[in-house]
Amino acid sequence: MLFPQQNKHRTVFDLNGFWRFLPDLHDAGETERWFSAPLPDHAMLIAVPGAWNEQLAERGLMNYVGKAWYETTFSLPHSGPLDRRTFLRIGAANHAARVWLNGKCIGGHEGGYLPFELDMTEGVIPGALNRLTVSVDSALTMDTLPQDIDPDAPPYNDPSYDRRHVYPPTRFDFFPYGGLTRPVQIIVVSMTYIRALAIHATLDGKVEIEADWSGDEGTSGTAEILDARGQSIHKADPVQAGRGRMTWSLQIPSPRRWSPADPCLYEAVVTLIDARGKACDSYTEPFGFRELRVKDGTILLNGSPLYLTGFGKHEDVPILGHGHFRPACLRDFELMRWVGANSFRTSHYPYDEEVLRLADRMGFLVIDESPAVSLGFLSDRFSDLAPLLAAHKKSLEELIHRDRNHPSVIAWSAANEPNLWSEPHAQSDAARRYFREVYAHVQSLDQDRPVIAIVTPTFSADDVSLDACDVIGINRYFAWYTHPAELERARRKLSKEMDDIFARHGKPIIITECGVDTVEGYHATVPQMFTEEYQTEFLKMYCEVAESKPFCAGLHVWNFADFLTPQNFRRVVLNRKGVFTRSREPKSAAFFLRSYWCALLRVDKDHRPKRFSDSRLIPDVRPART
Ligand code: BDP
Repeated sequence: MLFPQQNKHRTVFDLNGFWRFLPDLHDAGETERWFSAPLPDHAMLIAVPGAWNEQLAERGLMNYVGKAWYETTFSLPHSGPLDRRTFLRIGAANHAARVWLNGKCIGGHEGGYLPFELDMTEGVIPGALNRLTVSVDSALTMDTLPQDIDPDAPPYNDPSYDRRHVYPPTRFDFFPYGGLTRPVQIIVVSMTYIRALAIHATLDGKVEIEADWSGDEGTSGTAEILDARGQSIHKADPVQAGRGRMTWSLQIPSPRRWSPADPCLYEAVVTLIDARGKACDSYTEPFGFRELRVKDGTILLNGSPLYLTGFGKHEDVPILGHGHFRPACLRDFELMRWVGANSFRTSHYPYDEEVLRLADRMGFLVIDESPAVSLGFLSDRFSDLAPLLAAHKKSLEELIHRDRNHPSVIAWSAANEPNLWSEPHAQSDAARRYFREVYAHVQSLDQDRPVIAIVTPTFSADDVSLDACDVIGINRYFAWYTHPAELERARRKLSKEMDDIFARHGKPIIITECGVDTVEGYHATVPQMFTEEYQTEFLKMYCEVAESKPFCAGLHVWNFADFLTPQNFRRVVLNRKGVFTRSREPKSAAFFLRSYWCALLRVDKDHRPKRFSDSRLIPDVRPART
């Protein structure tokens, strides 16, 4: 799906702002046809984009999981019949939505965190006020991503451990925000238009462009490449459009490579020409020349071994919830640069598209994750897993189609910690087959990036989800959830486990999570959990083990910043494993990581890419080691 773009042929109208809003506590809205007339006077106001929970906490919606209705009005600057295609584009509705235009249903979407477009050309009234009504449902089921908990299913590994042990009940450790969390826009294009673009660029300068289009017969198209300064460096001859698709194969002499040290972006401009020879649509897509390969236990970026420094993150900002807020997004990138991170993971769901666009431009490497967090299988019959598998494949397809052209995206994470709750069927043949199918699906959609499997220590090297992946991510909390405060014991355990996993699978390993809850302002001279010193010592130990393993391709600290979770006895309001607080103040560990990572990435002793080729970007960093 294309990111909204305004140009000579395309217009984007922003529908963000204050909408009218009504929670549907008894799920009566559809039967009572709330879409057929304006919402009643007692409807509240809500900011879009933004989750409803924190915005409307005092109205009783902090912990609300269920349906709610949104309404706004708009008019388009057209009169007379529309000769343009008009789409409504919703950046994300968590987790399902149905949409009515002037009282008529125009479609919907299942699954949060990913954008969808609905054609509203027929229903929009030109020159008049149009009423848009959206019902959003934040409830999940066992067949959605993420999954819900099933209160009737057998209990977790400990029979006394109620499945509803957190509030609101979730299977995952982040707050279940609901609502229209990303921008809502109207996109107007010509009747013949570009629907999607796939760009495949290799280090030898080859660029394959594939455009999906829709519209009149007799359409042709051109493709042009612009360099980083916007200069045209190659123009392809027009091609006659095949049915719904046209392709170009271009050659650029000695292209500049995209890398964290030099995030150099080129642009592909595709233009459609109608049967009368007039340009009717065009779209400009940034891309980069870079190559990823996995070989002999190493991930290679442009031929050099890659070592990741950075974080698992969350889209979690006070008041906004998962909502997208540009200044907060940029601030996170600035802090990541300051601390010496070269990468992050979009744990545990796809992030706003602008996050990836920023990563492309600022040179961050991204592990792009599907919303399959803490998957659980309640049957060992493969056929029973079919609805979940279908939702998983669809979500991966939407994710890959959305993000495939970003040079910053270096791997697809198909799931985080499946089998977290050690449900009885976690290690069945059906589960093994499930993951094989998921990875094969990703590999069929994108041959250029590795698939990473991210796992807990429960089944360690035996985990069925490790069979068919390309890279292994391990989330480890030795010296926290197990062996509390025993850092040396944890060091031995981590080291041995990594060796065992590598010996069995021979695939590169990334420590994708490690971290401890830390209350800013708590201090101690001896290892004391929850203090700032303990977080530093813990991370130092994990960093040392990671760096000592030649097959380890990096470490991501859990988490970049403290984040809101459902209520439970393990969390004091927030998950406090952040290296920054929720409002982004550094804890002591941030200063340790800054000197450690900056030194590591500058040293370049193993031909690892230098993240900061220009040391002026990080003033006054004193390397920990020389
Ligand atoms: C890991 C999960 C992550 C949690 C983290 C924790 O992947 O979502 O927030 O543990 O417990 O298992 O802090």
